[in-house]
Amino acid sequence: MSSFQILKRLVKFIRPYRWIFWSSAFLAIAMAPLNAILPYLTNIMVDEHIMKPDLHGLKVMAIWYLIVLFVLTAMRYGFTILTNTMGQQIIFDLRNKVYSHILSLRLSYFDKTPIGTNTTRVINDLETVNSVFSEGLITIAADILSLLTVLFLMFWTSVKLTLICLVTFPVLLLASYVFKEKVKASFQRVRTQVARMNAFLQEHISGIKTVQIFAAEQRVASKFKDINKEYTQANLDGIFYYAVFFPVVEIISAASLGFMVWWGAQGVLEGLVTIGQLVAFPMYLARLFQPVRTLADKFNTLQMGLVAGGRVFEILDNAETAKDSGQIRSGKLKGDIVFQNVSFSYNGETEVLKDVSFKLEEGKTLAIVGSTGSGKTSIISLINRLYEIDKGSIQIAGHDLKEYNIEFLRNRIAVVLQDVFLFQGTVMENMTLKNNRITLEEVIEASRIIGAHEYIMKLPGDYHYVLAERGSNLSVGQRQLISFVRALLCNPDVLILDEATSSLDTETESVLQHAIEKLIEKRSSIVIAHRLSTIQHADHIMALENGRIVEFGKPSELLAKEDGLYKSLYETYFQTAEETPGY
Ligand code: DCP
Ligand code: MG
Repeated sequence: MSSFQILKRLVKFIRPYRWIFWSSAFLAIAMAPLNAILPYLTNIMVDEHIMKPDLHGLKVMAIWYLIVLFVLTAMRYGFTILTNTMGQQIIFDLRNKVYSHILSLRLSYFDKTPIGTNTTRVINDLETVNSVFSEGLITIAADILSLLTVLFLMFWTSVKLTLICLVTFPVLLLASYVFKEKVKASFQRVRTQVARMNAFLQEHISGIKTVQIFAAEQRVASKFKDINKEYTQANLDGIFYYAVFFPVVEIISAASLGFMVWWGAQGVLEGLVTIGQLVAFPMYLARLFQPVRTLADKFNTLQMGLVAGGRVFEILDNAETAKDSGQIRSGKLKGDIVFQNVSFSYNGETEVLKDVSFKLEEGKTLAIVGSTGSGKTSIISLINRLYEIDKGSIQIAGHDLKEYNIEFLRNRIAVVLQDVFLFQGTVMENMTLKNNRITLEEVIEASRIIGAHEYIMKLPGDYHYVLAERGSNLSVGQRQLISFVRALLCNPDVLILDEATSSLDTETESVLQHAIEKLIEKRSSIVIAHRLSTIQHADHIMALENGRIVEFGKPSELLAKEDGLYKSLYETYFQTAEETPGY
């Protein structure tokens, strides 16, 4: 996308705030001549009312001067407020839009995009986009307009004086150009370093436990020190250019002023220049140099804003959303689940599921077993369309998955994931996921069924106990129980359960076992099973190896097989169970 295209797209977001835009544009146009007219008034005051003593006229002019000054100040205030309000409103809209879009993106997008990148887009980049509206566009136009009117009045007052003032102008333009390019480069470096620092901090604070367990603090800290050093250096370089540029502009404008006074004073003596002009010109000059000084910076800001805008649009243009054309959006999801020659890959290259076909009858339980990485979690991620299959078809109750509205589908299928994720908030909020239609009574009822009620009542504040981020103030078993209640509260037609492998004490184990039995009762269920008890009670067992089904059948059938995968699994289970005290 070119800068111009980005600008065009950004401008579209102005539409709801058109009146703000046009008001500030009007103010910009009105302020330019008012700003330029002040030196002109001074010029007249000196020549017409001081040199030819006219106290009354002087008073009138002074009052006019004050009025213009006052109006100008009020307008400047309004201009700043309006442009910034518009900027904030627009990025408010954009931020919501971007976040909603991120939420709708497929998991495959998140598999390849670091968390840091997404937060940077929603927070930092959008903040930069804001400057396009608050400091870019209209402000730059206002500055240029003001510059032109000042120049016009200068020429109108005295062509010669103006030309003399402008002798240094090419140097100024050159200096501005060099400054702009240098600052741009350092600004980009600062941004890259900020992004690096963000990503590093995020990752290592999230993984602080691992860092501390392996006593890697010093290594991590020294790595951070390096990143920090580069960031600081990038900032210092930027500051260097500012530190050089502004004094250079001072010198150039002082030189301009010097030339002007030198020639102007001669002109006065020769009667070519009036005293009033000589007094007014330094004022013009100040008004001429002031915008030039900031314009270079503003152009950069605009450019950076556009670059950030481009990145934001990249996210908005990402079409990796779940295509939802499903029409079925009511009723129950009762019926057989059928996989037909399903193949699937995460990256489009390596297939993690190959030609998978099976059928699970309504109300039955299927246990999936298989070694780590064999594709168990992948199979269940397909059923509620977290990922899209490459080949084959999946049907529930005689309809292809795509015929179901995604929200409906996901509401009717509850998934308990291998890694339970809890949010910051109360136990109750985590169970209902902020669905206000679920009452506390229902929550307690569900917790009783699962067997979580007792332990929750022991927490300080029971159902209102506030969980820390990721539920870190609970044990793994406790977190799992909460996620089971979560699933039961949905009252799903299909239940999918990714059993965690973490070893639990026998008591929790039996509570969880009980919870699982409650959950899979009377529903079609697919359970990735690690516990023998779950496997034994299943109606069917499916054994996976490298993404292929190697065995499928009733537990008793599979046990009868010689050298079967399930049989060997079953035997090892029993052996370890006998050897391990506590089982
Ligand atoms: N995979 C991937 N991208 C993901 C998730 C998994 O490329 N976002 C790969 C890693 C494995 C393969 O897919 O090689 C199968 O992964 P599964 O998560 O399906 O494996 P399991 O659930 O069977 O393993 P485990 O028992 O360890 O949970
Ligand atoms: Mg898994």
